[in-house]
Amino acid sequence: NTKAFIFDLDGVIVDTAKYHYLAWQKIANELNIEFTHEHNELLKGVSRVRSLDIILELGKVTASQEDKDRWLVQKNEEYLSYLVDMNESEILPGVFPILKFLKENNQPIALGSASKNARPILEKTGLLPYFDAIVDGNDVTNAKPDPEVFLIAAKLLNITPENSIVFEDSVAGVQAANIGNMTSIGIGEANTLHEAKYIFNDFTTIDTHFIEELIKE
Ligand code: B16
Ligand code: MG
Repeated sequence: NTKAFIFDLDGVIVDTAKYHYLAWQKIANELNIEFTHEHNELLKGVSRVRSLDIILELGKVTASQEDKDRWLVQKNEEYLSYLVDMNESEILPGVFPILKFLKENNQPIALGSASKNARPILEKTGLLPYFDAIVDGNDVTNAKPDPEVFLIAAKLLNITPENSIVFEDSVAGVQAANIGNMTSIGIGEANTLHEAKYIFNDFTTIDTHFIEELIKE
């Protein structure tokens, strides 16, 4: 049997949320907007453009398109500066053994991320060869919970949505998988991700028997 295994990037494969946070914080500081860790949660899985709008709304700041474009560039340059030294040590615990197991069992693997920086991150962490398809923020027009990113990924792998399994850490991502008729696996807090079909704290608690059962289903 063959299933499509589709992975979100930030919060599933690597913890880039901390770098997004630092980069946004710099912009928020300059604008005198209070931007806390709790606020940062609102930005998970959300596009760069929408993230800026959320921060400006938090500070009740209105800005011209010109200013916004400048801040978006500034934020990404700051964010990229944190990725320069990224290596395989930043792969979240338990992820690599699962990717390896899927490869050994000839299961197709895709990335389904909102990030426009997904490719360099996979390269730097050495994971690029594990992915048969990469769908990221450069390929989609509709943000999660729209299932577009995952539907394109399944299509590229030549697998139906019903035979696709999505690993996600964000609520919107879990919803996107569900709306797309895929099997959703939430990675994180059960309280937050209760809409997912299965929920795990992290990949270290997913064993290969569970994956074998998914493949057989
Ligand atoms: P970029 P994911 C998302 O990645 C992040 O969760 C979100 O916080 C970020 O704003 C978005 O990517 C866009 O990232 O600025 O690199 O294009 O969780 O969908 O893998
Ligand atoms: Mg995510």
